Amino acid sequence: KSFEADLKQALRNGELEVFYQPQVNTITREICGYEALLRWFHPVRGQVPPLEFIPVAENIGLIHELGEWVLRTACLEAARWPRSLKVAVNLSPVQFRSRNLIQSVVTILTQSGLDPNRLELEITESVLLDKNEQTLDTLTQLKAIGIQIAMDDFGTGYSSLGSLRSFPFDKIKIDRSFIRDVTTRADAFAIVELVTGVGRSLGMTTIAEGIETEEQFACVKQVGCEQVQGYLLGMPAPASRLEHLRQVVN
Ligand code: G
Ligand code: G
Ligand code: MN
Ligand code: NA
Repeated sequence: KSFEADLKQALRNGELEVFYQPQVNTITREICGYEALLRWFHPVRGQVPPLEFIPVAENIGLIHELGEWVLRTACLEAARWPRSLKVAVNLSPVQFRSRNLIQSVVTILTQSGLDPNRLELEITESVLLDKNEQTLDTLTQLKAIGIQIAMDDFGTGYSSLGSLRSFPFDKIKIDRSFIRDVTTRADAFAIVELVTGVGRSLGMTTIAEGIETEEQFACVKQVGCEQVQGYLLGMPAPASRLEHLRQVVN
């Protein structure tokens, strides 16, 4: 069977799962929330990376169904977590542009009972390339519901620093390509330091992605980055296996 045909069956075959990776306060090392990450375990293909199947899902229009399922699952699971913990969900640009986005988000929030201010939606810089008025309108509507907005993979796309003041972001996620080099390259360090400073000045939370070593952790902490995410702090795992929540969830 073709890749597309398998992907179309994945949801109803129970092959999809939502994993969660902790986001940690740099100073206290306490967990602030989790990013939801979609996983596909195919019986023959094995684990298929999102980077391989998300673009296909976008091309064949399946991303709406998958994205709604991830959002619903994440909201339902997070509703059982301790109050203050947030859940961050990635939104494909295709989902972001959908006419039904707002209605679908509102419905899922209502059905799950999750407090909207515990939900964070991650969008990538590519959505900012579209017609700005519509983008701003969608972001404004999401903000009005009480949802937080994070700019994912910041620094890798085409958006300028100016986009940070044109759009109502609550959080900047500094791309892991900068973190990879932050301890060894002055240019990467300078960018992390700059983005952290701009974020602070604009009242946005900054989070460094892809933290794998204590040295990287110390480096981003030193420049004042508020949160960290990466293998050092925790691997993505199913909700049932999240250390911090074990007593609460089970
Ligand atoms: O989990 P992993 O590092 O393999 O994810 C690779 C990419 O897939 C990341 O860019 C991540 O944002 C994206 N991704 C993971 N889960 C989802 C999801 O539920 N929806 C969308 N649109 N992208 C996702
Ligand atoms: O683009 P986005 O930030 O949504 O993607 C998150 C992706 O990064 C996930 O696929 C996750 O598995 C991956 N990831 C999370 N922590 C680390 C890390 O410490 N190192 C690397 N290389 N990847 C990570
Ligand atoms: Mn993300
Ligand atoms: Na990212």
